[in-house]
Amino acid sequence: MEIARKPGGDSQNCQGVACDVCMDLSEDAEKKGVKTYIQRMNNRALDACRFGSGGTCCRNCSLGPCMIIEEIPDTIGICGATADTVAARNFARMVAAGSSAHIDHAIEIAMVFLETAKGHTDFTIKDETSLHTMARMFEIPIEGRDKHEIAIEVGERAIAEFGKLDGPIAGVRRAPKKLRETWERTGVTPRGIQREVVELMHRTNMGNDQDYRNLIKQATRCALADGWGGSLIATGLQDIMFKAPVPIASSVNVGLGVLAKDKVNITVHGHDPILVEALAMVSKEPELEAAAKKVGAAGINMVGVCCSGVEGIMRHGIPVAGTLVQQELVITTGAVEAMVVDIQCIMQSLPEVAKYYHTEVITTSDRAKIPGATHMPIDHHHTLDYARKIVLRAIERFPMRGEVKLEENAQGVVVGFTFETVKYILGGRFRASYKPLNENIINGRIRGVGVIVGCTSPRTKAGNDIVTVAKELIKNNVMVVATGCAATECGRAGLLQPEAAQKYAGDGLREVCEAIGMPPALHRGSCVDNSRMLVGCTELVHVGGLGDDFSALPAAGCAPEWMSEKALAIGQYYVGSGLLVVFGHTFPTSNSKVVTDYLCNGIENEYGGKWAIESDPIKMAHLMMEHIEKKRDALGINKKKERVLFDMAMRRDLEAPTTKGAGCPR
Ligand code: MSK
Repeated sequence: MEIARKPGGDSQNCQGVACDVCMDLSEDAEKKGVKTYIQRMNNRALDACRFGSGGTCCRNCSLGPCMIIEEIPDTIGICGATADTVAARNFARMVAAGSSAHIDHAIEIAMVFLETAKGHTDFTIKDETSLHTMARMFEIPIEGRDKHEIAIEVGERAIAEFGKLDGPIAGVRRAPKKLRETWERTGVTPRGIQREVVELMHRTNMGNDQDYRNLIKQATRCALADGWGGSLIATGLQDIMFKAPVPIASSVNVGLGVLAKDKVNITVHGHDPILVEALAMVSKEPELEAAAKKVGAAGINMVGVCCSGVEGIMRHGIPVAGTLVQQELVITTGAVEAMVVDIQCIMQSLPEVAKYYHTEVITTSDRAKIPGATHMPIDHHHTLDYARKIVLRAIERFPMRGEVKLEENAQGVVVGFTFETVKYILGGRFRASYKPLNENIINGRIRGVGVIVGCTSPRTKAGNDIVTVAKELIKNNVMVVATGCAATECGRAGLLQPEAAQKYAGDGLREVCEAIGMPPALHRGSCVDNSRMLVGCTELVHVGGLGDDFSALPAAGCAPEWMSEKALAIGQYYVGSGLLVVFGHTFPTSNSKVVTDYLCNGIENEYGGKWAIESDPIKMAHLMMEHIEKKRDALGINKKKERVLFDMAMRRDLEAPTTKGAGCPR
C-alpha cells in the first residue's frame, strides 16, 4: 500500500510553531544563516512516518522492519506479530526508556548523596526535615542519631533499591493503603527499580510477550518503579543535599532581566541539579567575579533552560530563559558566553547554532556528549573545581561577544510550591496541613486539581496549548499545579504570580488564592519532581473527605505538548496510580484501536486511572473538568448539604483518616 508523503512539512500549521518572542529571534538568526527547530520544522522534507507515529512500525529484529496496518491482515509482522502486540511493545519500550532516564538520574544523585554523607564531596546535608522523611521511608531510626550517620544509611538503602530483585520498593509505603492493595491485586507492585526496566526490555524483545495487556501491565510496573522509586528518591535526596524549595520570586523569558547585557551569561541546561548547584555556588565567588570584571563585564549571570532551569529557579531564584524549544534561541540572542549542559532534552543542533555566535557549548556528562561541543566531564569529588574551570571558560568568551538582541520581556514569577510548602502556607509552622485545601475542594470553591506536566512542542504554537489549558482550568476554579517546561510556560504567560488569581481565576479559586497569597497555578518543580505530585495526592487522601484512593480524587493530569519518552513514563505512573491523564496531538499507540481503547478505557478497571487523547486545549481542559465533576459527584460533595454543627465526637471522626491513614511517613 502506498503511503502518501508530501514535501514541505506536515499537515500542522508549521508557520505557527513558536510564540512571537521566539519567531522574532528566529527570523533575525535566519538572516545570518542560522537554522533552528523552527526552520527544521517548516522545511521537513517528509511527513512524520505514519507507522512510527501510530506505534505499528516494528524494528525489534531483522526479519523486518515490519510496518503493520491494523485493518489489513496481510500486513502483520513476518513473525506473526499483530498491530496490537507491536503498538503495546513500542509503547512499553518508550515507558522503559523514559523511566530509565529518571532512574539513571536518580542513581547518579544517590551515589553523590552517599559520598556527600561521608564528607567526600563539596556538598553537605542541608535539609534535616527532608532527611528524616527519607529515613522514615526506609524505616531507618532517627532518634538521637547524628545526621551524617542517618544520611549514610539513607544513601546505602537508596542505592540498594535500584538493584533489588524482590520488592516491594520502599517508596510504595508512601502510597495510600487502598492503592497499595490495588497494585498487589493486579500484580504491579514494583520489586526493584532497575529490575522492572530490564524485564520490560526483555519482554519486548522478539518472540517474548505477545499479549498487549500483559505488556501494558509490565509497563505499568516499570513506570511505578520510576515514579514511586527512582523519581521519588532523586527528589528526596536532592532536597536533602540542596534544600527543599520554598517560594521564591524570579523571572522567566528569553530577554532582558533574565539574560544580562553587561554580564557574563552562563546558561545551564539539562536536568541534574548537581551541575546547577555547583555553578550557582562558584559564580558568586569574589575571585570569579573579579575575573569577569577584568574582561569588562559587570559580573556573572546564571540562567537556566529546561529542567536545570527549573532546579535553579526553585532553589536559588536563578531566572529561566526558556523551555525545550527556546534552547537554541537563547544562543541566538548573542548574549550567552557558555551553554553548559548535562543530561536529557539537549538538542544536537546547539553547537551548530553556537558557531554563528561566540557561545561555547560545554557538555559535562559522559552520558551525553555532542559532536562540536567542548567536553568537560565533572568528577563529583571535586565538583566546585570543575565548575570554576567552566565559569572561567565562559568569562574568556565575553570579549568575543558581537551584536546582542535582547528585548525587555522578563515575566515575574513566584515558584517553589512543593507539597511541604503548600502544607506550610495553608496551616503555618505549627499546623501545617492540607486540611484547608481539602475543605475548599469539598465546599466547591476549588473544584479540583489540574496537573499540567511535560514539554513544549512545535506541533502547535509552542507553549500555547499548555497556557490555554491552564487558563481554562483556572477560570473554572480548578487549581493548577505544573512541573517541567509546562511550569515555565505558565510562568511566561504570567500565571505564576499571586496577582494572576485576580486576572484569570474563577471566583472561588480567586478567593482562596487571595486569602493565602498564592498564584492560581503552582510551580512544583522539574520532571523528576512529578514525584512531588504523588506525595501531594497521598496527602489529599490522608487528610480525608476526598475518598480513600487517588482514583477517587477530583484531580486530573495532562501533557498538552508532550514530546519526551519521560512524559509517557510519568503519564503511565499517574495512570497506574489511579489518575486520568490527557495527552495532546499524538499518541504512540494510535494505529492500534484495541491497545488505544484499552489504555483509554479498559485499564481503568484495573488501576483506577486511564489515558485520554485530545489535541484541542479547550476541549482538553473540559475533559479534565468533566472527570473532576464526575469524581465530585461520586464523593457526594456536589450535593448541597444541610449545615450541621459538629460535636466533639464528630470532630474526632473527621481527624481519623489523617491519623489512621498510615503509609505516608510525613
Ligand atoms: S525538560 S522532558 S522538555 S518537560 Fe524536563 Fe522539558 Fe519535557 Fe525535557
